[in-house]
This record gives sequence, C-alpha cells and structure tokens, in this order.
Amino acid sequence: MMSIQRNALRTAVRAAAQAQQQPAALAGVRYASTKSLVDAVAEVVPEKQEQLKQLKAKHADSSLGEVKVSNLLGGMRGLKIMLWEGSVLDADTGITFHGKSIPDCEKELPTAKDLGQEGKEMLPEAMLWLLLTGKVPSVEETKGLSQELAAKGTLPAYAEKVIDSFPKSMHPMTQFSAAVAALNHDSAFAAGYKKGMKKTEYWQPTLEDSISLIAKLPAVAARIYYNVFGRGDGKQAIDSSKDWIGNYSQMIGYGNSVGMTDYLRLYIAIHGDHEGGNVSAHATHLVGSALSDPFLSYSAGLLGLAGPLHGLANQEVLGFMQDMQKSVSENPSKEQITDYLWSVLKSGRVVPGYGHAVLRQPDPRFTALQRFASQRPELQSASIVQLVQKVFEVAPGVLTEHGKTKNPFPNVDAASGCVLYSYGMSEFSYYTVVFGVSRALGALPQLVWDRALGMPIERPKSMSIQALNAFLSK
Ligand code: AMX
Repeated sequence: MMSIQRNALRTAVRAAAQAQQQPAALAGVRYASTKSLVDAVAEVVPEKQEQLKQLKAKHADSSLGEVKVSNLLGGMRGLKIMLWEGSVLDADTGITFHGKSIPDCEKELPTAKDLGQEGKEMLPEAMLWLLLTGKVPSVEETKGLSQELAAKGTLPAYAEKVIDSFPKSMHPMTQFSAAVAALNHDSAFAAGYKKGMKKTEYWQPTLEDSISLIAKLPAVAARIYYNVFGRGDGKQAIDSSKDWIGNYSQMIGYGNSVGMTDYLRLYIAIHGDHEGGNVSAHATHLVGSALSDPFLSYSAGLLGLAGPLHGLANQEVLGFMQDMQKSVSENPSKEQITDYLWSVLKSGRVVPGYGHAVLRQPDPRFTALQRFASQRPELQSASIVQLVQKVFEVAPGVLTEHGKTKNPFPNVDAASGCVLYSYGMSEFSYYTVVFGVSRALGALPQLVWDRALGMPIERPKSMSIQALNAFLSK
C-alpha cells in the first residue's frame, strides 16, 4: 500500500517538475539524456520525505547519546546533531558517498573518457548527481548535466565587474566568497521567497540556484586567477563540448595538459563532500537554515574553507614542504625529515596535512591522490611529490611518539597542493579556490535536501561559564 502511494506521489512530483518551464539560458540546448538532474531529484524527494516522516514517527524520542561538558568545550566533536544526506565519514574507513567509497566511485562513476574527452578520472558532475540523488548517473545523464553546466556557466556582466574591481592584493578566497555572494542578485530562491512561494516548493529554486552557481564557479575562479596572477586566457569562454572541469582547466590555462585536467577532475570529485560537520559544509548549512539563498549560504561556506585549520591547509603543506627543502635539502633523507618534523613540533607548530577531527586512519582521499601520482610518470620524477611520499613514511611515527594528535596519519591536504605545484600551478594562495570549486558539490545538495525535508532554522543552546556552573551545581 505504502509503495503504491509512494509511486503515485513520485509520478506526480516528476510530472510537476517536467512541467516547469525550461530556463531561458537553456533554450536551444540539446540533451542526449532522457532525464535531467531536476527530474532525477524530483523522483527521490517523496521517497526521502517519507523516510524522514517514518524516522520522526518511530524515533523522535530515541537518544543518540548524552551531551557532556567536554563536548560543549571541545568544538562539539562526536555529537550526532546534524542531518546530512550526501556522505558519511567513518573514523577508520573514511568517507562514503551514499554508501560508496572512493574506490567504488572510481569504478562506477562515468569518466572523462566515457564522454569522449581525454582522461580517465571520474567526472565531478557525476559525483554531484550521486550526492544529490543517491544514484549513479548514466553516461548520457552525465553528458546532459555537463551540457547544462556549460549552458549556465557564463558570468553576468555585473559579476565580472565586481570581480574586476577587487584589488590584486586581496586574498583569492576573499574575492571568491564576495563574488559568489554577489551572484545572489539573480537568485531564483530569493525571488520566489519574496513572491511568497509555498514551503513545499522551496527545494526547486534552491536546486535551480545550486546548479546555476556550480555552473558559474569555474568562470568566477578563473577570472580571479587571471586578475591576480595573470594566468589563464582571461576570457572564460565556455566550450559546450567539454565537461565541467575540462572547461575550468581550459580557462585557467591548463587545457593542453591532460594530466592536470584529469587531476583537477579527481581532486574536485573527491573534495566535494566530507559529511556535514566540517566548517565549510556546516557554515553553508547554518546560513542556509535562515533561508538565505544558495549563493549567500555557499559564500559563508567559502569563508570557513579559507581558514588554515581547514581548506587553507593545502596551501600550508606546500609552503611547509618547500621550507623543508630549502632548509634541509631538495631530497632529504628519512632521518633528516624526522629531525625536521621534531623541530617543527618542538617549536609549537602543527605538521600541516596531518591529523583530522574525525579520521583515525590515512585519509582515503590522500590515498586516491597518491594513486594518481604513482600512475603519472611526469609526477613520479617531481621532487616535491617524492617528498610527500617520504614524509608519509616518517610523519605518523613521529606524531605518534609526540603523543598529542589523536590521528597521526595524513589528511587529503598532505598531497593535494604538491601535485598542483608539480603541474605548474605555483600560486599557493589560489589552491583553496580550487577546493572551493569542489566543496559546492556536497554543501549545495544538502541545502536542497534541507528544504525538501523542511529542516528548521538551526539554533543550538549556548551557555556561559557562569550559567554552566549554576546548572551543574543543581
Ligand atoms: N601536528 C601537530 N600537532 C597536532 C596535529 C598535527 N598535524 N594535529 C593535531 N595536533 C595536536 C592539536 O594541535 C592538539 O594540541 P593541543 O591539545 O595542544 O591543542 C592535539 O594534537 C589534539 O588534537 P586532535 O584532537 O588530534 O585534533 P583536532 O580535532 O583538534 O584538530 C586538525 C584537527 C585537522 C585541525 C589538526 O589535526 C591540525 O591542526 N592538523 C594540521 C592542519 C591540517 O592539516 N588541516 C587540514 C584538515 C583537513 C581539512 O579540513 N582540509
């Protein structure tokens, strides 16, 4: 009975979504696929709404554990207090996207080659589809999404002017966040909310805005790269025959490098989502819970990503590795690396790229990037890539002996920036922008789900030391 009702609801929602007018920007675009991403999401919304209804009906009063003072004082570590659909992070096995590990995704998601492009890595637009719908898209569906992103990827003239007005000396992440916020000028969600759309309709313009923003991120990021560093073509013309990252790579001047383009695809696919509690994802979700549109919400997420304990770490790692090369040797021995790591720790600094708030094993994203590097002869010979591997062999032992960090293993940032550098991207302060192009793939789909599931404004209770003492002494 339940499944008949669900099917009827699913058909009705799908028909409603199909009846929606195609945005003007897409007129004339031919889709090879029979299903668009909007249709695919519309199909799963009623199912997920029903799951949430059942969860509330059966378990609203079930406990997920107690809140201790140490949780309150410890950055809420380990508290299960957020709903996040796209991915779940296990301390030992790492991230899974709707139950699929990174190696599963590498096997199952359509690749550049499937779309007739040079390259073997999975496509980030296929990851976006998986994160939003929980399903692996077909090659045709992925191609349709690539074309949709290309059709919506051109920046409006006012956004170009905003970006061009930033001083070159402004950090690229500040520029990125401000430019993304400015794009809310055209938000379908903000316009619909103003007109009084119903709560049940919120998810649709949220999805429309999210796709529009994801489509434009390469052009925003490439314009910043060109303005600040004078690299790339500066025109940001989008080629509709290319995949999303094929276009990004072209715009930033790496269109002829199959290795860099494919690395960017892998990097951007696997950095997309890391469950909900990390700063960038959580900030996007928190701001979005006030019904700020996807542009404003993701702008906030980017500002969180810009912190050195979060996304900025990939920039820090490269500086760290180069300092080691300068002060010790270009190819230091393991003994020299050990001594260097101890000198860093004794001076009270952290080893960037190592440790994690949740993970307790080497990050599978690090493993995936190392796998990529090991398969590319041009990277194998790069001294900085060799150093990443050597540090990996030494640092866990040193950090374990040091005894502070709960996780002595590498996180994704231990490798990511060094490969970008080896391909010629030497502008460290731009690295987190590349991460920012990626993180939208997970943070924005969750906003769609927050609205499809009617999640409320986030408002945890805070306590002062005095209020805590008074409460605890009762
Ligand atoms: N080197 C030295 N000390 C470290 C360390 C490292 N890589 N990682 C953690 N520690 C120390 C902490 O500073 C802390 O010391 P304290 O008690 O004196 O404050 C102690 O170990 C316990 O920390 P923890 O519980 O193991 O980690 P955390 O959850 O508080 O922090 C993280 C996690 C990632 C911020 C931390 O490991 C760190 O600073 N790593 C280096 C920066 C980095 O690589 N960040 C990128 C993370 C991934 C990402 O978001 N992109």
